Amino acid sequence: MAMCRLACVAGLALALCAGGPTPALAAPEAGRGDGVRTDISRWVAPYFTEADAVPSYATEKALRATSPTAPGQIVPKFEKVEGGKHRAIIDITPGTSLYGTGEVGGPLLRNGRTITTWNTDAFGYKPETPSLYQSHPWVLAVRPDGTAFGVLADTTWRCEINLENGIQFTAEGNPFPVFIIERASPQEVLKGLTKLIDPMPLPPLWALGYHQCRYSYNPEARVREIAQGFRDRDIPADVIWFDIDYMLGFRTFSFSPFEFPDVKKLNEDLGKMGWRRIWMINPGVKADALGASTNDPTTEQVDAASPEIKARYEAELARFRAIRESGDKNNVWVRNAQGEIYQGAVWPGMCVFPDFTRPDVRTWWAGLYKDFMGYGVDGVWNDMNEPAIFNVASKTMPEDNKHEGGTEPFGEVKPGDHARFHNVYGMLMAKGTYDGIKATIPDRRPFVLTRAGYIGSQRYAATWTGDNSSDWNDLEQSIPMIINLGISGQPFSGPDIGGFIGNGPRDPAERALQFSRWMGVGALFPFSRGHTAKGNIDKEPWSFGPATELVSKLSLQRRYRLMPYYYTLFREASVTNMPVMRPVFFADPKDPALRSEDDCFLIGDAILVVPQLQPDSTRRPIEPRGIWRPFTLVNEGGSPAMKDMPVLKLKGGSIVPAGPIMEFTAEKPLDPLTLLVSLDASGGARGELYEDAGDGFGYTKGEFLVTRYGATTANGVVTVDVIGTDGQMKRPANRRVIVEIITDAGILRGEGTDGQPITIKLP
Ligand code: NBV
Repeated sequence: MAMCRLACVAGLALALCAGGPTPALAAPEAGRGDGVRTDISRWVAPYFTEADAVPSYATEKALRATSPTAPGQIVPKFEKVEGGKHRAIIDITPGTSLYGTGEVGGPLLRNGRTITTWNTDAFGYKPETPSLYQSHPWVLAVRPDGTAFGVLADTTWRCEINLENGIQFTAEGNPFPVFIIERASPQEVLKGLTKLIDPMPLPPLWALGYHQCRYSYNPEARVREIAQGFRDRDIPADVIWFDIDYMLGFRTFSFSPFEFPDVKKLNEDLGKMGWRRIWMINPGVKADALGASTNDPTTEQVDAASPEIKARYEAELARFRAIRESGDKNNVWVRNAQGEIYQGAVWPGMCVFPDFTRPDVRTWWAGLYKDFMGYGVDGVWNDMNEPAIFNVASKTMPEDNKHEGGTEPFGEVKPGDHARFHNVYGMLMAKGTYDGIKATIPDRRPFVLTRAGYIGSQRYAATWTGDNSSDWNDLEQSIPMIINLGISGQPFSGPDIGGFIGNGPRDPAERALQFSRWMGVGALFPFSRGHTAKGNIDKEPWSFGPATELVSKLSLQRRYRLMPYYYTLFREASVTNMPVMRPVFFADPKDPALRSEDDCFLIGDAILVVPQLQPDSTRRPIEPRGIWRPFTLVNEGGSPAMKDMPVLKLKGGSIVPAGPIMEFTAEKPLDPLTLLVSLDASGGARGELYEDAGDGFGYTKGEFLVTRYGATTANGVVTVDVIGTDGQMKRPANRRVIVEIITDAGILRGEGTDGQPITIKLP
């Protein structure tokens, strides 16, 4: 990527300005290790004592040693450094490529970079911004021969990850253990990480559809107009989002009856059109519940309102006051160093904040969703949960604020300062939200989107990359950002498509081009959502003229055609936590040429995506060796839109399941099923399809169907057949199957019934 070199130079400059790493107080010493499994070990400093041990929020497990470490394993060194900090040092051999470090800007390859884990409201971040919204003290190292290891620093404190010369984690607070996972490939290392941090849960199918958002769609008439706009234009989309302006004076959990007079009815009507609804909830609770707030209705508005609206207004205020008071009664709020309830300014003015480190407070918070979900809400968006605080230089609450902790299934969390809990505050809020939705609607899979997170937060929520800018560079860096999040344990993420800040380039033609290209690639991200800030121009797919509308429509139709493949990949992620969007070096970890490629990427193992990310780039991305055949999904090949859409290539030896074009995921059954086949050199191919009810938990009791399809070639005839199944769900009766074999000379088609062999004669 073009900005890589510049960013690396800037990274170096930052490190130099800061005076380099914090000096050590004594020479580093080899750590003491225990095997958690044979290939996963846990290491502590020689001076580490049991009194230093704290329960692990990354793993949420009380891990016991099961074996001694094996000879030849990597041994980290530890040292104490100035300022009461602790450092773990892991040497690397020359030619080792480093990845991970969570949600970070800049290039995919992390060698030479330094970041600090400290969840920050990083509005308008740049490639070199040291701390974004999430913290993942984790590095994946791939050696020149393709073998790999991973290092997880098990600390929630502010932690510098310095990759300028090997791997160094320097953290405040308690001495911290590091886990080291050593395996034969980067993919195997990630599976090892999953043993520690667990996989993401299977999301509902609708959450894999396209999401349309803006800050904010209001009043209700505008929401209806947008929802209808998609359906009128046959542009696929599943979810519409409600940003903070739906609230009554930004009071969390309240609805403004002036903008949204009947939330239940609106949600119901949208549901009838196939839309799911996600509403925002912030952690800050207005301290002076009924006091004046920005965005409150004016006195004139209230006076002029109908008796029904007035009654709803009073009822909403009363509902909110009850929440505020119940928080007081349950003593849920974070306190400051003096023991008083802490207040910080956010949207509604001064706010109080639940102490999500307390399990009982999370239960209280979860309980608030009972009422809220009853309005017909399908999913919840937790924003501002770093927590972001206005008008203070630190942008967050004081580090000496107090959290109480409590008894968690993975250990006794002792009370402590905000500095220790800051990086997990957002994850614990999302956990309370997830639990609340699950308890309220136990037969549906919760969907939560969180802005702040910590390694392990995929257990509770998907994420997006916060307030990016409508610049070409942000479009470009969104690819390595999503890949590195996937490598760091979060498979379900995406950027604001089109950019949150600003309108994009000045020139209308270039602006439309940028939006087209962003939709082209954004439609393929694991989490695919268009969003933009208040005051910006409209950024719906049709807002930039017919050419961009066509690109958007075809791009989203591609996503919906690929939905069976995406769902199969998300099922895999729910078992192994393997990223859905993967770096191209996964295709061949031994090929050094692929190690820094971050313009193109893989969806699963079978599809290579080659996008165009700059208006006039002549750079040719480096593609993996082997057979990769270009293919199309929606007749885009002959369309002028294709020049702005990524090229898709199917790996030789693979079969990808696809479905019909749909306007939303529940619109049609998967019939016909298309099997896209790209044969390997010996005429074979394999692929898998996962199916279930699309929501609910029946799948955990066997109500699913995995079908493994195989293709073989003999005597000039290709046979595609089922070669294995799993699960107890019945195959849909008489489902039509279309086989498309992609060859260098064009497509060979065959048809049949699912479950029966289909044969195609080669020309
Ligand atoms: O709630 C408003 C925005 C939201 O649209 C955005 O996605 C978040 O990242 N929110 C931040 C608060 C303030 C933005 C300036």
